[in-house]
Amino acid sequence: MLLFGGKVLFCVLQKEEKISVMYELLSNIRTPADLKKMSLSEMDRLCSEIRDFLISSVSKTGGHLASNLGVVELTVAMHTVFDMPEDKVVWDVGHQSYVHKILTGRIDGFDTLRQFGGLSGFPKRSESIYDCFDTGHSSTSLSAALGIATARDIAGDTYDVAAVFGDGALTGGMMYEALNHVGRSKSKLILILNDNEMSISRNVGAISNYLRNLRSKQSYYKSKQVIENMLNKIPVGGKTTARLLRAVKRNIRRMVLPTTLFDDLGIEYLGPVDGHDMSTLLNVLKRAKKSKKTVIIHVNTKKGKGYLPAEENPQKFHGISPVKPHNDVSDDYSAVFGKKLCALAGENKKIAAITGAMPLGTGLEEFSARFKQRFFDVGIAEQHAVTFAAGLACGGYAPVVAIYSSFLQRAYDQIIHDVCLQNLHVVLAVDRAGLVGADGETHQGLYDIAFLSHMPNMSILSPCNFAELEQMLEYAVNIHNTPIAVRYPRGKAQVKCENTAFEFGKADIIRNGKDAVIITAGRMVATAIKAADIALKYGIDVQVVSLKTIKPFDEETILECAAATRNVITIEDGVCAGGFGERIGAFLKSKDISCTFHAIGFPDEPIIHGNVTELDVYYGVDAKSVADLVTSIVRGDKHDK
Ligand SMILES: Cc1ncc(C[n+]2csc(CCOP(=O)(O)OP(=O)(O)O)c2C)c(N)n1
Repeated sequence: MLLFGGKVLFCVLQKEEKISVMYELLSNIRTPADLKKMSLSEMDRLCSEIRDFLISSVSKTGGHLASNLGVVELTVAMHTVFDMPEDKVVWDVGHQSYVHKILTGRIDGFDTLRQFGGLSGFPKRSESIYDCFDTGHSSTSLSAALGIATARDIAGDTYDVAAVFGDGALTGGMMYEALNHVGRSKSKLILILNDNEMSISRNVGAISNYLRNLRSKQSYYKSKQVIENMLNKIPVGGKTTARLLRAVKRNIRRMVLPTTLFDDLGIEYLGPVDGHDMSTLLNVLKRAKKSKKTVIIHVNTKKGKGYLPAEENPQKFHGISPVKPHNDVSDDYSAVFGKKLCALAGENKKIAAITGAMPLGTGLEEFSARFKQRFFDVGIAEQHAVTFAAGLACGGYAPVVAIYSSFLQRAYDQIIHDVCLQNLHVVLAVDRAGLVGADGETHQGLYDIAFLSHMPNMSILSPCNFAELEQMLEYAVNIHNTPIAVRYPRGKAQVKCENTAFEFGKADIIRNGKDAVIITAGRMVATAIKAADIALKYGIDVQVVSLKTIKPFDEETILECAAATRNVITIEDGVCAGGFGERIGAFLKSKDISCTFHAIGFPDEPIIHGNVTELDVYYGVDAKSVADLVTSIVRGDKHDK
């Protein structure tokens, strides 16, 4: 039984019959110990069963398919050589941990993957003793693994600690902060670089080129082993001779074997090895486990391995939605953003676009093809992306940095220090703002209103439909000339309303009412309208105001509506703590307006996974809950917070 935030949400089912007889070997794996009895040929068959299971299961639930197909052999080999959970493995990003979950007693939960109350799509300490560190955001694995290994050494324990990270993760700056520490630390780690030459899109940058070069040296590992074996056979005699010989061997190694960046940093490089060859993997992992020093194993894998559509288009199959009879291929907010930015960039030659390894997700693919000189994929480097944009702005450009809300958290200091304090015209296109759903707590975009609101010079806009997004983007890029963020949700949900011309700092009264006013923005405008419809059935007449500009908000309209209705409710697709509700509440208090005030939003706790509709209901941010609250406020059952 699993606990999330103190609530029982998921029960590990023990129904072995759920795993069909198709999975003859897989159905017998209940713990990793079962792997240790297998022959090589059985392991190969097991890998193919795991692939079949992944393809069939993930196409029903949706999830990260291609990355998991690529690490099947690696994960089986790791669980064979390591003794988990005593040995610890940190999975970078964690989207590739499905095979690990399958092998650690969670296969029966896969029909609930990423669903409300079901198995998480990322490692979760609260889900299993085999998950030693929660991940979701990229490039944290080395730091976390080094912390765990250091704690082990201080406590005098002897278990192994490994980090598995992709070549994409290696574009993130935290990895280099960690490597700097790992290289001088005495704590032994096993680093496993899963190199498939892909981030979500094709990996980019100088480090990626460097790895490509290493990747092609397939014979390096074998020749290194031959030379090592030869050197090890040279006998060492007395103390002085031994020291001398060790120095000679070290020099021979340096002369004969090319060293890598990692060797130069004090981390022994083993590889590259074929990540789909079980015997090679077992061999190199055993060697790494035996070693007294920190090693890095460079594993070459193919993203999407074993499923042709995913091998041919790993970007499309990185994360997939459940297969439905008629998958809706119409535009979403990201696509509308991308198209509008292209239209604007055609006219305004100063517009540049920046992404942190997400050209597809943020809708910038067309821009990247049409405006090559003004497009920058900087890798998984949100901090760099923002400061780089600040530099472009100093050079007279109008940079638009498109980043998902939850990943923008990485660049908090850069937005304050490099953009806001210098009052630079950088446009933040905050995609996936608000609840994102299935990816869960690490990916919810619920904090950007709070953390951007308190930054000096920062303005925040929030559209409730595609037309508003286009208007706001045009304003942000062509007219505004200081820091500005446009936040828009994941998906396609839109409010049908008459679109007035966008006026910075001006709210729209979407619907009139005399008993209460709901002040809201973005996705929640639809919720407010529905809540007003429900409340009307109870005889309560509710006004709805869409802020459009969250910061600075329209004080005049808010004061008028509060004075007229005497009951103010705010709803936001973000956390209440530090949100616009709190700020509007404080503002009303400062003006001594006599009214009730209630702020609705997400609570101060990790917000779990599930679909957005279910989560809205669970957290009381759905239309019915809002209507009930408004009704009880107007009837006087609820008083001021
Ligand atoms: C800080 C951050 N930015 C962006 C992402 C989105 N993201 C998820 S996986 C991924 C690519 C990771 O590539 P790699 O590490 O090579 O793993 P692979 O999927 O290729 O196995 C990206 C950019 C993220 N998880 N974290």
